[in-house]
Amino acid sequence: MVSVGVIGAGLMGTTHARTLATAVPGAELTAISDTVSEQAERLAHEVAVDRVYGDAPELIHDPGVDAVIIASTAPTHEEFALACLQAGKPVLCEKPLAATAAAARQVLDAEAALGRRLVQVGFMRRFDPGYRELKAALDGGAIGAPLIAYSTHRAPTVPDAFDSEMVITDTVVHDVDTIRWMLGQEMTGVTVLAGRPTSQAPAGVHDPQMVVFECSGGVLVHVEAFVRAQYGYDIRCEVVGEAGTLTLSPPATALVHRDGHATVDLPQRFQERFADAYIAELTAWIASIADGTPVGASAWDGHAATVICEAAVESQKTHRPVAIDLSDKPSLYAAQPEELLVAGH
Ligand code: ISE
Repeated sequence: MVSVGVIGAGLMGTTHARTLATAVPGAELTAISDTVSEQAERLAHEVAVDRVYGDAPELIHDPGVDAVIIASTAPTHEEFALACLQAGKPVLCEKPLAATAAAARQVLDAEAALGRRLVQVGFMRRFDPGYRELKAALDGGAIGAPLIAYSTHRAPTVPDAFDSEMVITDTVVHDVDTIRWMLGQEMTGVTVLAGRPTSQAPAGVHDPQMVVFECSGGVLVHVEAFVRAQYGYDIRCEVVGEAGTLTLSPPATALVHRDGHATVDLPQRFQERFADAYIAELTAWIASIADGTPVGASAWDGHAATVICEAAVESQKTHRPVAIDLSDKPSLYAAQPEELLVAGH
């Protein structure tokens, strides 16, 4: 049994704690921390955990905690991930790995200096059955060499505080990781375009945004991020190759024919759309701790996503294409399994 402590009792901490408590073999949820004590107590009560901390480092250093999930706010990730590395404990850190590229580099360098991988970053789409099938088909040569990819990321609503920068750092960051993983190519350049904003956006906020990435293998990637799309949580992906195209199928739902209409329910929240992915992510993470083989997005991937998003924010502000340099990869991350798989492209 791997005994897990969860830092942060907000939205993602609650999602992970519920999943761990009910759906992940080999895991035992033993501790929760949050700086807001009522929040920590509420979640601990719900999932029947009796070790509750106000201070995350205390949870990390609890000898009864084998592994840690960081689901607190982004600015805390660097400190807590470094503490987990210091304590030698495996850690699943929610995205982003850290709030800035410089902070993510600190975590990456600390893990590289340790010489073994303890960090997984919470990019759950890598565990979504649809994305996995799409990647397997691509890797199997189903459409030949990929040329262009489209990634659409729409959410119904966000709080007013969700600004233009967050559309990149909180939303597009997922598309960045998914595309790097799926194509096995690095991103080398980015251009962000913001056109007419929706009337739902606060004054001055760019929503939707169109982002174009160039990849090391020449693939062009078009990402649409629209976080006030109102009608539902709508995630799409298409890869165009030399010999065909691959399209992400949405999770199977029933089509209801009634009163002259054929309708299908759309998910309204990302927790619903990616529920299977979250279970698979935690299940694979726990299994990897038991057998010592890290899976999922690494600290390198987390760092890369942060660097890429910073370049995109620069492009958003300067209205110019921005080059991305990710040439300084520590040797610890030289042969990630995904890259070996797509070496043929
Ligand atoms: C949100 O910020 C997330 O992190 C979710 O995982 C993602 O699916 C959602 O679309 C984002 O806006």
